[in-house]
Amino acid sequence: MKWLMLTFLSLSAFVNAQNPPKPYGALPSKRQLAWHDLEIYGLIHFTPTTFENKEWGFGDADPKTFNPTDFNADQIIKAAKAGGLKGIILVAKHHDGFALWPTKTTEYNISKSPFKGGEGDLVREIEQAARKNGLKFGVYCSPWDRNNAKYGTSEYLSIYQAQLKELYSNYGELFMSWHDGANGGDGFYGGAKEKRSIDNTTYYDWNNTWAITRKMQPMANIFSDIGLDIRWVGNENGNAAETSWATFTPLPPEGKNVAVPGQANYPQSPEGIRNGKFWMPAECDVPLRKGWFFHPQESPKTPETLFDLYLKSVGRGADLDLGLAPDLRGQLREDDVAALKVFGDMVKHTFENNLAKNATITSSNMRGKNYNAVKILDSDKLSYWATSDDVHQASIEMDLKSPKTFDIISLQEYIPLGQRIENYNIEIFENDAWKTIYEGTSIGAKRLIKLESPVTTSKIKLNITKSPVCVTLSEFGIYKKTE
Ligand code: FUL
Repeated sequence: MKWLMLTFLSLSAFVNAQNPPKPYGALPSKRQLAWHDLEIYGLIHFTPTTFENKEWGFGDADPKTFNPTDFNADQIIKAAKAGGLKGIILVAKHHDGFALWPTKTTEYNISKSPFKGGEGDLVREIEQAARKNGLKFGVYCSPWDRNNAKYGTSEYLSIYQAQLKELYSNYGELFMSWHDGANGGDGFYGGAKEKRSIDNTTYYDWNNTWAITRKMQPMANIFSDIGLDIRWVGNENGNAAETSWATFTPLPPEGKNVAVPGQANYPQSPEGIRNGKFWMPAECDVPLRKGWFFHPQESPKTPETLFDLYLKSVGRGADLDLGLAPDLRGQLREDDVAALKVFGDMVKHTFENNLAKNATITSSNMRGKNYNAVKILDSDKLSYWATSDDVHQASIEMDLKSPKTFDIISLQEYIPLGQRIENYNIEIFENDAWKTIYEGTSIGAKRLIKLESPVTTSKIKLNITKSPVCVTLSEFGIYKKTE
């Protein structure tokens, strides 16, 4: 009997050790989790608009203007890779309507240009260079088409859907299908040169259009200003709000009963909505230079600025989408290449050495041995510390064994179980007393805290002060930014 009792007790301890917390709120899908892993990717704009030195082509440029003198997909992708970018989205068709692949859907495409004697396919070249260099690939196909004579009529939708189908069929698995919100207005429209307005709540029949994406590219994250998988952060400056929730509920505009892309003006976009209905993390899109297209007089942002944007996007649980603009040769200019490389090295070297990795760690609570706090230092974001169900506030103390100097703190929640933590603070041990150096709100996929100046300490404490449910934390790090 005694033996039986013991077996039961150790069995229940074992079960408890194995039993993960219940998920909380909206949860990320498999494709969204894969997207979170990327952190930074790029968005290439390169069409006849580049050769017109404009930002928005009217749709009337002669296809012959698309004539790069020395296009080199590998040069572009290698520069992106050196910048730490893990994926590339190509604008396969921008608002000017020029298709960079030999499509059957419109005459206004690359086969009518001098590029490779009319035999070229720029989507294929970028896709292959990306895959060869280990980057994921995605596409942006603008719904607004300022060239197409049919734009604004009921016949255009099937043309747009056919373009998506071509892109979804011929270029392998896509990580992203990017859908811009700019819709209707003036354009060439087959020579009509007029203004055409559409009702963006119905014109693109998004429900059925996105059903094509889901069916043909189940791993493609759908981006739009109102989300679906990924929401626009509400600005093109590259930063999310200080408090940043991955959850969101797109709201219909006044007088409508459905939320659709093209509305863009959600005051909640930068911050997200706590306890929103859907997991819809923000993408922070920002061009490397001033414009999305190449303009010779503009220069790239400095590596320091890029690093700051990284902290304010990836470091706030979002992803950073950096616009890359090939020049008239069809390559990234040397100053772009240099800025990307220095930025990439800065991120790599700053985060390669977690100064807390050998710390001894104690926690005020632990769910069971599988959820021991040591999991936050194992560089494996799939393992995590968790508290018991009824413990919503908890602390972790780390003894760094010797004084360490750092100015960045990194935290990651175990997001497959949802975004849980709402408030926390960090203390360091200084002059024989604990001193609070930071108080924060959201964490989510990643939180990077940049201290105003470096601190030195041999003990650090994280206090989770508010969470609606038990806590999870998968990673913790302290770093010294490299110059
Ligand atoms: C915007 C577009 O109108 C710009 O031209 C650019 O493509 C940017 C990424 O999205 O909304």
